[in-house]
Amino acid sequence: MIIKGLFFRNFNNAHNSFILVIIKYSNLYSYTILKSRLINLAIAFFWMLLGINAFAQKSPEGGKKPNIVFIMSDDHAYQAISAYGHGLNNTPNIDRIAKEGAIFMKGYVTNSICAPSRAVMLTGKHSHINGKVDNVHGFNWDQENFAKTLQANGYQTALVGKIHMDGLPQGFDYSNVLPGQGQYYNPDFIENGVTKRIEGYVTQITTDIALDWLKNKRDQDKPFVLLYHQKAPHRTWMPEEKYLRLFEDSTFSPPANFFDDYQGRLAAASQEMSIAKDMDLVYDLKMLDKEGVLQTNYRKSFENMYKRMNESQRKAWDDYYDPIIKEFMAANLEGEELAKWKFDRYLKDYLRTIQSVDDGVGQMLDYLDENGLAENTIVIYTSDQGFYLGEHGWFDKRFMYEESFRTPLLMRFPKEIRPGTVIEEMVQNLDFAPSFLDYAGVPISKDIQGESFRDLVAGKQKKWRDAIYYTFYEYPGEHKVKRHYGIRTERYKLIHFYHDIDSWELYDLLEDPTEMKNLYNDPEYRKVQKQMHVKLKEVRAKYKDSTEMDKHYMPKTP
Ligand code: SGN
Ligand code: CA
Repeated sequence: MIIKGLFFRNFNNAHNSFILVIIKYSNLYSYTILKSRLINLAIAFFWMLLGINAFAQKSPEGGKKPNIVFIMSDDHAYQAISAYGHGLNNTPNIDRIAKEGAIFMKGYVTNSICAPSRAVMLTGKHSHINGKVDNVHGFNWDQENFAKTLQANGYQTALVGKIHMDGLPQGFDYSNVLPGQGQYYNPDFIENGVTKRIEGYVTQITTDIALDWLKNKRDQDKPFVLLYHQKAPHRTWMPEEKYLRLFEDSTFSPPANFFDDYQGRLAAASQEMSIAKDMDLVYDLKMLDKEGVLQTNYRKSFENMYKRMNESQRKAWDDYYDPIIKEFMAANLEGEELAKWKFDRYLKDYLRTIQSVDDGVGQMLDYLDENGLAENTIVIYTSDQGFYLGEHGWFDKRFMYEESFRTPLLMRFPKEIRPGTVIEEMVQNLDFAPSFLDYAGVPISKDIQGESFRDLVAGKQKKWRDAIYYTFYEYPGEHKVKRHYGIRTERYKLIHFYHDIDSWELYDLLEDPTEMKNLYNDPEYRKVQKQMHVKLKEVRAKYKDSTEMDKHYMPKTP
């Protein structure tokens, strides 16, 4: 700001002197006056040169304001990023962000479902305030979002990939997005409002569009914000041809609580997101037998996806899946054996789609590094929520239990973040909007509910929030997860399931990190329970949420 102010003041002074000289000279002043004017002119010229120089210094990195590349994938579990140490897969490029910057060990969302999560990120406000409570109701694009604010403050803005909200995105100079959930193979994209079908695999296409905007479409003199948002690894986990055989030699074993009996947890017992019971053999696990023996509920939907493929894509697909289908049909698996087989197939495909996401991150980082943009560009990697990889026997998300409430969050900004930084504080997707505005030096409007994590990541802030708030509304709805809200502190979690249920849950995350034992009304935890209720009341008041939760949500049929 100071440098910019000085530059403009000097430039204005120089400019004024120059005009003065011209005017006075035309009035034929005496020689001495002329001489002094010429000296003035020389000084003015000197300042002008300095100004031009200052301007030139701004250009390679688009100005002093930092650029932002906000990478988000869809349904990416932190368990499936090697930097988090779960040992399932290898994501060298995403890991690089953490190695060269920071990894957040407690990154959370406020509402674990796609479009609401995106609305929270854009606005910095909880769902009941921004109005996007579920995937079904519309999003009001007329309200303020961080891209709009940055655009109004001199940024070039672009949105590429999945956004999952109807209407032309507002706040973007360029948008090229998938309609709704989008397709894995030969997807449609809506470029600035115009729909086109693009041949190829969605993850690679999204990366190509994002890089093309950076290289060829933006104004190189302005700072930029790029929202580069992948569809993968969203259901139905369709891998890119080149990764069809990745993990072929391994078998994934389910987590310890895969065969959970949901004792003491009523809402968990009534969901429909069980790998054993609800995962579709054809739609989710690709057992599209050509004889049509497996007539599952979603066979038709998968046939439509399969039909989208071109000949060579279909050939690669059949070459890989046909022998597996044959083997599966012959094996006649049942019970626990079948559940474990489903888990292994699910994980293989899910992780394969992530490999393509990781490749894209590598391409993006390389582009920034090779073009002198790395130093002044904030790179964030996150997901719209977490995901169950067999914990409690599930796929999908929605619950406030850790695996879907928590989400990956990694960030690189060499100018301010020391390589290898580990952040243990509880940060939420609510905090993105204010953080981006803070980095850009733009005032944060008072009605934004998140907090900037800029100082926290730079190691300058010692005090941070001690509780985070969560809401989930989409019920009745797919997967049948009941409406609920709750808080998480460093050690405990309190959840209230409501609507056609009235059930409280309390967890001690230190003693029971996988949330198997509901301690609500346990005499040993009476004091903790009381404290958590007080905290919940306090947090809900802070975020202006009411006690009548139902008023925020009227279900709507998709
Ligand atoms: C789709 C999926 C669901 C998923 C929702 C929400 N079904 O409806 O399994 O929970 O999206 O996901 S599918 O048959 O269409 O694949 S979200 O990430 O978009 O919120
Ligand atoms: Ca999602």
